[in-house]
Amino acid sequence: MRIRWTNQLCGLTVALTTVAAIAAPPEGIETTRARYDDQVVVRVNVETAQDLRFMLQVSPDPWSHRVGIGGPVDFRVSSEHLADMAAAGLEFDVIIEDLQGLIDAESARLANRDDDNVIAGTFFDEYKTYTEISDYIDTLVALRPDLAERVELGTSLRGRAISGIRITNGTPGDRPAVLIHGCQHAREWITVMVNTYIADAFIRNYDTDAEIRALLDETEWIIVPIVNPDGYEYTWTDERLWRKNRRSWYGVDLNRNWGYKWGGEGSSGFRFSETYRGSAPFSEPETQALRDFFEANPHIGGHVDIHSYSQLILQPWGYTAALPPAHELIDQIGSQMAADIFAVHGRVYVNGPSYTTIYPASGVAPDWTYGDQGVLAYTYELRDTGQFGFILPPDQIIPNAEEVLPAMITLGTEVARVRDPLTLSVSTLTAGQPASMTSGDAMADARVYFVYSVTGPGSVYAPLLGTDLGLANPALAGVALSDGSGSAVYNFTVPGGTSGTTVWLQAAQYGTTSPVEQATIN
Ligand code: 0X9
Ligand code: ZN
Repeated sequence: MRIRWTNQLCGLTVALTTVAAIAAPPEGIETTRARYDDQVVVRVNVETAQDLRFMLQVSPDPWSHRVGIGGPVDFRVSSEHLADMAAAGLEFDVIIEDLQGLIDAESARLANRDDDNVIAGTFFDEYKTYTEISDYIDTLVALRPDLAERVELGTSLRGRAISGIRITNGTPGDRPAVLIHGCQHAREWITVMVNTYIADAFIRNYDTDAEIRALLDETEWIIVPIVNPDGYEYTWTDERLWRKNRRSWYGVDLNRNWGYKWGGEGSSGFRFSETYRGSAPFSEPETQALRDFFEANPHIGGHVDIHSYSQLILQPWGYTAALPPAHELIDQIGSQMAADIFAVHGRVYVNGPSYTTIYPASGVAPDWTYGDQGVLAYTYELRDTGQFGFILPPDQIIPNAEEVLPAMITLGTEVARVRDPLTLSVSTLTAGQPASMTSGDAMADARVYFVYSVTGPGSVYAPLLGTDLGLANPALAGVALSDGSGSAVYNFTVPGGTSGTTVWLQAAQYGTTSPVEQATIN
């Protein structure tokens, strides 16, 4: 058995005494709010199914990081269970020893905000309420009405608007679009600020930043900082660690309520569970609003569902360990985004498929947008890796947003490229002789598929590529890797004895194809 304590505490007795000592609510803090006095956050090395079962019994609330067997998992637990956990042979660290202390410090800070500070600082020096975010959307639109407009996606269960901002240098609907949103989970405050910051950066820097200008000339963005307004408000007024929406007394985990493989592994049918999936797929007005928006805007080709915490870039699928058809491309863009993030402040974000990188979860947003809508979809888990968890200090808002911004630009650029048709040129085809097919405008350093048909043009859906090929009875000629500028060359030898045969040829990459070329073999 191994027990390690953070904060220089060296034994169980010391830790329990310290936790008990902070039990009385400090002066000036409203006592009607939910309190977590006897609770700590532990990172447990879950080695067996039995370990996991034990922890799920003693913890009302697994936090982020990783849930599963064979890795560290964070749980919020009452400190009275620490001794039992140690007795059960679990290895763990207490990563947040004074949870209520963190929350108290945050509430005191927010209660003392004065307008001078808000005006002197920037909007992103402190967390903002639902109303402040909503007003800020109007501020941004007013700055650049030529680039931005307010969008209303729908109304929450308790009647609050689910609002966003659409930003593009063009007519909405004309260009490939990326939709990003935060706060499906109410307590993940950093996601609200990072989404809003991205909108702010796009609008304020359009004139001066060549990269942002090129991006907004080429793509459209829909940014929805708060998908779960009722839950978000509730975390400000009543229960800081509330996660779900505000259906009745229990709430539904919106990120288990989406209609792709709804009800599967990693979701719960019990109302009291933090991962309660709701009574049916899309039973909640918040997920319905987003579903309807995606369906009404088929030009959306990219999606990021932003959460916290753990510093991860998660790819489909969440419901199964199997890899999706476009895994290679999704993984490649994911590592590029992780590299972009690392380059800003040196923070490591791990990129990988959701199921194996964090934990199985069914009915999650990107599974539906990718699986049902063919959109390149990711989940981000923002800062940190557990030091503060959901109670992230506000001085991390700007650095967190700064590091995410270039990753978003990468995603937008790749979505635009994936949606652009490839080019294809074919060399002279002579039976028994070497020949080549060259494609341009492909995604950089990625596989390009060269397909042919001897039957003629047609239309066949290729699931691997997430798109329709323009060929009847297509066959794969071969695969070539594109270079850094997106050009791929496939060299081959034309089979002997084929003189006089007519073939139809096409290049394809995930989500896009070239025009069909016709050639007759000499
Ligand atoms: O559980 C979630 O919904 C997300 N983590 S969080 O701690 N923010 O709640 C992760 C969802 C990622 N997708 C899958 N694991 N399938
Ligand atoms: Zn979340």
